[in-house]
Amino acid sequence: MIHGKRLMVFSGEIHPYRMPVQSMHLDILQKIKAMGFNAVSFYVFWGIHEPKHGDISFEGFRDLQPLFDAAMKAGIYLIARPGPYINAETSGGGFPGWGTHTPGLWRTSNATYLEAYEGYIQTVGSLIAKNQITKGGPVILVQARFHFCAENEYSGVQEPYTEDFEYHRRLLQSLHDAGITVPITTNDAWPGGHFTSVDIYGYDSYPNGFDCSNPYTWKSDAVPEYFWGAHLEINPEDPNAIFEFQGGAFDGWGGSGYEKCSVLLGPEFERVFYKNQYAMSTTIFNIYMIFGGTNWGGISHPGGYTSYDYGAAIAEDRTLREKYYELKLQANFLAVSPAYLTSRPMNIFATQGSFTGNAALKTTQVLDAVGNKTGFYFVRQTDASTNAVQTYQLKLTTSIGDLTIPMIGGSLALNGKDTKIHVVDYTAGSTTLLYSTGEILTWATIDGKDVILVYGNAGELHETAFKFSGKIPVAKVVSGNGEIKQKALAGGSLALQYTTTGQTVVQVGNVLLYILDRTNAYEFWVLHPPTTGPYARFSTDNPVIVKGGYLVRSVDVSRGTLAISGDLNKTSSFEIIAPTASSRSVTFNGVPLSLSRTPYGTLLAKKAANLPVVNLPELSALKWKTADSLPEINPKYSDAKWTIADHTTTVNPNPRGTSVVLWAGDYGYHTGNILWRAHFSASGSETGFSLDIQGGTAFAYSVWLDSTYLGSWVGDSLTGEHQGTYNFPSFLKAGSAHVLTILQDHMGYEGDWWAASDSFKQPRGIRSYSFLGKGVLPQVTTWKLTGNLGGESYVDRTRGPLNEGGLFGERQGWHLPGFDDSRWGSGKPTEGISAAGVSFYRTNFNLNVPKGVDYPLSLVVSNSTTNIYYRAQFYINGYQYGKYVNNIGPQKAFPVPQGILNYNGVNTLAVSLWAAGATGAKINSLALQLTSKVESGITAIVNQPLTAWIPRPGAY
Ligand code: IPT
Repeated sequence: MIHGKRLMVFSGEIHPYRMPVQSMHLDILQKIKAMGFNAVSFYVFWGIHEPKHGDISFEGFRDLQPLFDAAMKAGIYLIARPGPYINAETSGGGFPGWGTHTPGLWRTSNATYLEAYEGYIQTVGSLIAKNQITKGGPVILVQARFHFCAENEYSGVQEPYTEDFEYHRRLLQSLHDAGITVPITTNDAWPGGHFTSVDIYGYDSYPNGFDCSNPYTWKSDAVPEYFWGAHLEINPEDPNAIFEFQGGAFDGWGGSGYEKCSVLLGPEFERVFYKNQYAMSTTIFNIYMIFGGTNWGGISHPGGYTSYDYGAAIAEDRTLREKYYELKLQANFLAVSPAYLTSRPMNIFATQGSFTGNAALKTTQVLDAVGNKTGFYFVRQTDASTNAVQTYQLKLTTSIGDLTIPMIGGSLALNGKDTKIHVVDYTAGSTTLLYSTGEILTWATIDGKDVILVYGNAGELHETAFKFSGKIPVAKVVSGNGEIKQKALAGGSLALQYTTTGQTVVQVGNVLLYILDRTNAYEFWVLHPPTTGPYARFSTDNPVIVKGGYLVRSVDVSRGTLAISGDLNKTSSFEIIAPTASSRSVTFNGVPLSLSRTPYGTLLAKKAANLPVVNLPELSALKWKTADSLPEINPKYSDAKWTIADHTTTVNPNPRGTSVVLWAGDYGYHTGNILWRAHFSASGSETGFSLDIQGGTAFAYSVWLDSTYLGSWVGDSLTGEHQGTYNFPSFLKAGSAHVLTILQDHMGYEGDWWAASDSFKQPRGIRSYSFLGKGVLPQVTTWKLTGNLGGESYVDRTRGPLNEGGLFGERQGWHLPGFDDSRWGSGKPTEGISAAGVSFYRTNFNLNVPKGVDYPLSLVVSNSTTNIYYRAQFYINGYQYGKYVNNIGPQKAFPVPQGILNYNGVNTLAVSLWAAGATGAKINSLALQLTSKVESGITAIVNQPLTAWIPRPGAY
């Protein structure tokens, strides 16, 4: 219950750190709200807030307050998930890099771990506490994450750790100490009953898996029915809560791309799997992800690339997928079905053939256990993966006795991967639906009339029956081509039979019944004008129903004018169902609409989309400057300022084959490229060098002896550690001084999914090495390394600790706007370099995108098929918004949000190009492309600070 009202928490997951433009949060939250959701769940990534132990920062894009404020403006409650561990395909699963050189087993009650997170939890906890609903803010729940450790039956490796109740107790205590008073929740990885002593226990489920390469292949038994039994066993006193239910999938290097994930986890998945959860009376439901965002900078773990689109309902460029519109139907239905909130499934595991007599179908009967009246019948395929068509008649228990529907002849149909929710004795205002096989989209009482919207797939046969207390009225079609059959039933009821095709409006007594096919249903939006007070935008009163538009964000009512805010991708026809007194005139994005009235009293209008042409720069035609970004292989280069790798001990638990520690993390380098230098004096017998080096999946490395390129490991989609042998071109003179330079990737730290596994401590760097040859072999006299300038004391507080790596150009800040490249030579990334190495490129261009539109842009590359071994990073106004690996893929389009791109002024684009082949490399093509064009009610976007280059004292 929130503010005294029982509701379903219908929520979607976003990660604010994956959308660094804070003024963009409102756009995303409004889009979520417009689906009929009332909540958003979000992770906080500890690693970016405390990149150095004790240096806690919520500066710049890391500030959470803009998210809290946007939630109040959108009318969205928040579920805060501050970790400390988050997973989330984030580097180290959210742990800071320094965790890799901190003693003690993490995610346990080990004292060093408790000490490690305490400062962060206190800081983030008090920021969240200030924004709790009890303090006038949007936060309703806070999640503490535990995840029990591997037990015998799983792998045995983590014995003796199982559930660490002491850690559990201490973390809850820390959250309470920080002032958290709203209920604390936890998400069990499956309904396993771990850590149930939190206020609201819940679980996760990803039932359709993560193999996006076969998007049409479902497991036949994937729809979990045992969750209800688990709920009754574990926490019957709580709402049945799912804190993560699959909303897409993550994809990794060499993967199949997110469009395929959006098919595997598309509208059919939503209909089958989400409705299955509703069949188990789930009343806290969070979809992971609803908007995935971008792994810009070094956010990702090694199993992911720059995009974290996730195939979610809202794509990375913030456009809406069909699954968005499907979800809107479901969320809106549940939002107007209070009987669902007190319902219980009645026949778990006795669903096959029930109520239909058809063994190919499963039907769950869900009854309101409090009102004891309303019923919901969930009909779906027994084999979830089938595309077969099943016909059925349904036996219902109703307030007028047992009925078999349809009552007017024929049968109902379930077409392939679908689920139907048929309601019985369902209340819609002053109307009671005896039953409806057409699914309810929404209903509202407007100017004393009950408006009810039902839908089905195009051409399906459906029935809706009304219970009347007095005389049975005659139903008549008032708009549309559909035909209805009607039949009076016992007890003053009237059944209507129809097919769902297009839109047909039927008047029955005091009811307007909209009969819709799915395509028409997708076009409806349910909005609530704000009331007063801080929670004005959370109102669920006075609904207004709008049909039309790509998106309708919100409505406001003032002095008889209904002001609609939304987005249009083409000329749109609107039908508006609103109280007369609040819609005497109507505006869309501030423009008055000319209105006409339907015979049944609703408003019609039309609006052309204002989609001005914008001219985009042709990137290949711009003036580009270039400079060498690997001066380290030049004999004159001095590495005097580099970090000397001189640790002879480490607390990192991983096995090590070197006398000095050669793990970058031990020296404070946790992201981006790492460079190593091994100085030695030749013995004259050495013929080569071999090493075992680790960088994470898809990493690469290149090796030089002095200025001579020896070779590379170019990476593949599976390898995270590599043993390589590099022969020297000739014997070296005994006693001569040499240096090996090794450039490697850091693909992010592994996650730590099994608590107490410490898998995030897998190091990045050199595990062992040796010289090759017969006879006396040299010793490395000094190992040196560098990563990003400053390491944990990173330089760029605006863009945070993961944005820049250790390339020379990054250390110098060449990626930043305002760097003076006037003395650089001319050269383009599409011209590239002709030998192995690293080069940097810079250019500037202007954008001039008018206000009032939302035109997302992507940086798009095409695959090079000659000289394929290279990787590039793209910096837009200093933000690393793309890491492209030509020989692995799959990502070729890199969405960059407005706010990182300056849509009204100058932009700096910088590119680093690492050619890992002896004949060099070039980028085949590079272009800026629009991915969508809408006229938009989006609130003006404020650029994130696009701070310019300033001298970097001591940069080397
Ligand atoms: C779940 C994690 O909680 C979440 O952070 C994310 O990593 C997700 O997996 C996959 O995208 S754990 C779940 C598989 C039980």
